[in-house]
Amino acid sequence: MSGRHPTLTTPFAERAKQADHPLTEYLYRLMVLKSSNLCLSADVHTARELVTLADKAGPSIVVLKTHYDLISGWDYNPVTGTGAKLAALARKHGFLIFEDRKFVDIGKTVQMQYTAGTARIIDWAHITNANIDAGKDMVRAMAEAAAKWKERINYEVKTSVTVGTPVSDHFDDGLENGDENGRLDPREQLGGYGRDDRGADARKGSIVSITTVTQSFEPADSPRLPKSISEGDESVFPGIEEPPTDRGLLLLAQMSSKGCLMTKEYTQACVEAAREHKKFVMGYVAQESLNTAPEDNFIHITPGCKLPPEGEEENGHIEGDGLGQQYNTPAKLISIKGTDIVIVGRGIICADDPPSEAERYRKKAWKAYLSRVGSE
Ligand code: BMP
Repeated sequence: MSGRHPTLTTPFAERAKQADHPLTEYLYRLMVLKSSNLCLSADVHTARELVTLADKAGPSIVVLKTHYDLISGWDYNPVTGTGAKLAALARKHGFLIFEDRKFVDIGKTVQMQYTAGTARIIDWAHITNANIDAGKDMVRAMAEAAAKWKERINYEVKTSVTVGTPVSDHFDDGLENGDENGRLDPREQLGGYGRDDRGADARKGSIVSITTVTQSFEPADSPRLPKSISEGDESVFPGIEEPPTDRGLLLLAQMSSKGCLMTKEYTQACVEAAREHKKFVMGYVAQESLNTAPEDNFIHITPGCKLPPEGEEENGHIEGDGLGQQYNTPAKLISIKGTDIVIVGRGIICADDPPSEAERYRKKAWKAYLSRVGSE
């Protein structure tokens, strides 16, 4: 870690006021409100386990990190599916969702992966991350996609459905509303279940009625994102407003794994990309603070974190997982390396009682932060 950058001793409440990104500003305030700088990496097997864990550990965390592609039974429905369920829990418990997708590709491809496709990550994940091996333009491409998404989400989708009789005995493979390549306008995908749900058989000539979905857009006073989907999840976490609709990116600048091939030059390129895109890049996934210029105020979030079992010496060496993962304690990562939020997966998930283990990690991580800023 280079020098004693002012961000290392500035309380989160102050850093909120200086933040360049609205979501970072919000996140710092959330951290202060919940006395938490803990991110839970919810790497469980099924969607059901994921939702249950998010609900149980929600009170202790400020970020829930997902890998949607390792969850079996992930429901892609944008209104009632797994993403929407997590979004409802995020509102209820006050945490942000970070999909650890590690995007890396040419700009056009990442735009599509981020905003469309099966998972529609941008709809439910406040934050995602990118490996910028493909070059800095990829960050610009994602920033542009996020800006367009935000513009669109601030309009309420008005859908009216009419049922009538088809004029033809076949569908044109459902592409009548698509662009010249047959792609749907993303706006149409938002409300277009009538089309997707018909299935192949429904397109055959035996159809006797047709459902027409028409949509118009008008400005909404407040953003209308998919709201909660089950009873009991309607509540909104007290003490803070809902997060802004801005989406944020973390740059994967360093990794926790043994023998990681990310060079100093690569990490420096991340720092430059972050400075160039302050309105979209919130900060880094890194192993140490990368704030060096006086005006840097990026947030740092760090995986590879574990505590020894309760009652054992905290400053000792923590074994890796035998598959390349290396661990440090919250105290080392926050107080010495200067990160802001620690990411904990198996340390919590594999405990006998994950919610109370999450609380143990929250307390330790927050104590390390207080000691770093001299408020202990
Ligand atoms: P665990 O605490 O169980 O080792 O999980 C760490 C999580 O953080 C995993 O989801 C992993 O993909 C992620 N991660 C990591 O471990 N190291 C990195 O450098 C970057 C990551 O995203």
